[in-house]
Formats: sequence, C-alpha cells, structure tokens
Amino acid sequence: ESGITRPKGHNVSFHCNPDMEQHHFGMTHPMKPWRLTLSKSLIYSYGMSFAMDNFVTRAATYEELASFHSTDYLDFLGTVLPEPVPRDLESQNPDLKFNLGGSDCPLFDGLYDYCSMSAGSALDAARKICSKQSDIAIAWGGGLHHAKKAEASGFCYINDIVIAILELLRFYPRVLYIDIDVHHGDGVEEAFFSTDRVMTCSFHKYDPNNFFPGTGALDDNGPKSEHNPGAHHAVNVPLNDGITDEQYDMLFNNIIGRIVEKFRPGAIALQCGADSLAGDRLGRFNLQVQGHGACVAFCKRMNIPMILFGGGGYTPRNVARAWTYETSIAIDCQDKINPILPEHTPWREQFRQDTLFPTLEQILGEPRQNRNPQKRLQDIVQHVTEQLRFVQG
Ligand code: V1S
Ligand code: CA
Ligand code: ZN
Repeated sequence: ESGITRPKGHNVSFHCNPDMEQHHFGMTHPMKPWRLTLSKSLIYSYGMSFAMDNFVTRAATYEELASFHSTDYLDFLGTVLPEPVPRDLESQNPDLKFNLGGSDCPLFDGLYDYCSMSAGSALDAARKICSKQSDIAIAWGGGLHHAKKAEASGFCYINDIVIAILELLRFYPRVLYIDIDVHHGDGVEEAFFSTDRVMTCSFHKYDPNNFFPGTGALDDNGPKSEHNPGAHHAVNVPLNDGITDEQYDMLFNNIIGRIVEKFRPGAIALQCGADSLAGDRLGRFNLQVQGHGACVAFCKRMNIPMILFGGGGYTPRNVARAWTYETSIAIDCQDKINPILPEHTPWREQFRQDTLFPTLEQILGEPRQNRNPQKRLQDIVQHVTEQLRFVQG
C-alpha cells in the first residue's frame, strides 16, 4: 500500500527495545528516551518496517559491558539506587563517584536496564554486520559517545559504540567511526587513542570554555608519542554556530571521501546525533533534515557495511524527522516517501508542521547567525589532508 519495498541488493536490520523508551532522566533533563518512541512511530507509519529485518534487542550481559568498562564501575552502576529525594546540584556533592548522580548523569529508576539495552541494540547491530546478514544495521537507541571506561559523562553511562566497534574489530581489520552529533565524540576517540585499527572523525561545535565537552580541537589528532600507532588516527572538525547544509555537505564529503580513500575501512560506525539540527534545544547549528541525511547517503554510497547509531537530539519532533529520513535512505526509499507526514501517524500534532522537511523559517522563525567563514572551512580541509599523509590503509 505504502509502496515501500525491500531494497534491492542489500539488507537492512532495525534494532530497538520498547522497554528502553520508558525510562526517565527527570523532568528538567533534556534527554527524553520518549523521542525513540516518536521516531519509531513515524518510521512505522511510513511502512518502512516492511523493508527491514526488525529485532527487539536484549540487554547486553555484564561480560559484554566489561569488554570496555571497568568492573569497579559496572559493579557500582549495577547497585546504585536513585535518591528518594533528588539531591541534584553538584555543588552539594562535589565528589560524585564515577561522575554518577549529578545533573548531567542522574541516577534514575532502571538505569542499569536502560544502559544495558542501549548496548544490547548496538551489539546486536554489530553482530548482524559481522555475520553479513545485514549491510546496514540501525540502532537509534545507541550512540552514547561520551561514556568512559570508568566514568559517566554527558548523559552517557555505557559506551555502546565502543562495545560495538570492539565486536566489529573481531572481523574487520579497520573500522571508521564518524560522529555528526553537535558534541565532540570524546569517549570513542579516547577509547581508540592507541590503535591504528580505528580511525575516528567527529564534526562538532567547538568552544573550549563554553560548550560541552570542550575537547576536539583541529590539531588534537591522537597522542603524538613516538611509538603510538594511534597517532594521527583522530580527526576533529571543530565548527562554530550556524553552519548550513551546503557547508556541512562540502566538508563532510571532502573529509570522509579522503579518509575512506586512504584508510580503506572494512566497516563504518556512523553516530547520527540529531542535536546538530537547527532548532535543537542544546545545539547551535542550522542543519536541516536534508543536510543531516546527506551524510548518511554519502556513507551509504561507498558500499561499506555500516551501523547507524542515534545519539543526542533534544527537540524530539526533529529527532524523529531526521532518523525517519535516514532510515528511508538506508532502505533506498527516500525518493518514494511522501514528504507530508502520514495522516495516521500517532502523536502527529507533536510535529507542528505536517512535513518531513520543515524550512529553517518554520523551525526557527529567524535562522541563527552563521559564524563559519568559508576560509576557515578550507583551512580545516587543508589540515585534514595533511594529517592523512601520516595514515596508512
Ligand atoms: N549544553 C548542555 C547541557 N545541558 C545540560 C542539562 C540541562 C538540564 C538538566 F536538567 C540537566 C543537564 N547538561 C549539558 C551538558 C551536557 C551535554 C551532553 C550532550 C550529550 C550528547 O548529545 O552528546 C550525547 C547523548 N553539560 C554541561 O554543559 C556541563 C555542566 C558543564 C553545565 C550544565 N550543568 C547542568 C552540569 C554541568
Ligand atoms: Ca560530533
Ligand atoms: Zn550531543
């Protein structure tokens, strides 16, 4: 009826768990797991599930989480209980154990289940890629790129991406990690700082003193110590407020095109954080659904097995639009779907406009000032080109 059919010549799998979406970080907290419900509702309303293999993912086991995280940290994460009265405010509790329990990474009901389900979806996706049952595997509930080996950070407790990449590395000699969340993918970068088998590339808003997490400068390319094989294998693309689709597309294609040519990855892990969209509650860019999706389309055209992860995204209606459009790209039906949202979409009124592609004016009223001069973007491409001379494929 919808005209959505299975893509020809490749297989797409979709990994999610409705239990994950029931968790709450707290009333004022920007991370709303419900955005996953809204995204799925739109994806299903378009009939896209008929074109994919759909899996309800299990929770990752303790041993699977321990492939990256320290057991001290996992044991604590498994036993901490939410405060009966939220204590909040780091100022009252400056020595948070493992950075847990502050306002960014609060302790909430079912926290451990939430984290292990996110990691479970990422691992299931990785295994479908390794077994060649999927060419693209989608885990919109994953993408929590700030979590460290023994520390929570920036709404992230378990680094499902690192765990999934470790799985990919059992089958693929080299994996490319790409991160289009508006924040720097510091946790993934750090985890693979000392290997030349993973190249990381994050595009992000960079302002060391005023924007989280404050890392990811252009010349932070991995510790340059003499015998570190991971040197030069971290690419950082620091950006300013207001970057547009056209500029981002130029940068992305240029930089990712060069990296793939040189590094020749066997698999790609693409974090599709939707907080880089215009109108995001925490973000600063002017990207539209089309420009965000163009990154996914570019990667797909390279015909390299790929996992699509979610990540940030704090204006749920725009998150749902982006991840729906990107799902349509994965299954090759982006030109077939009606840009008018299906009449029967649950919570349709949440979307405000009835289109998948609202204009900047519709999203923002007035677009944010673009503070990315063309010259600076050319310098970034130049730096990356020079950096890649040190990289072997
Ligand atoms: N920007 C931002 C922001 N907003 C919040 C926040 C706001 C309200 C709350 F009730 C709780 C937290 N925290 C931050 C950032 C963290 C951003 C994490 C992004 C995650 C991701 O999208 O990349 C991936 C899922 N934290 C900070 O800026 C740190 C503070 C320095 C300032 C804010 N306060 C609340 C904590 C300390
Ligand atoms: Ca990023
Ligand atoms: Zn983010």
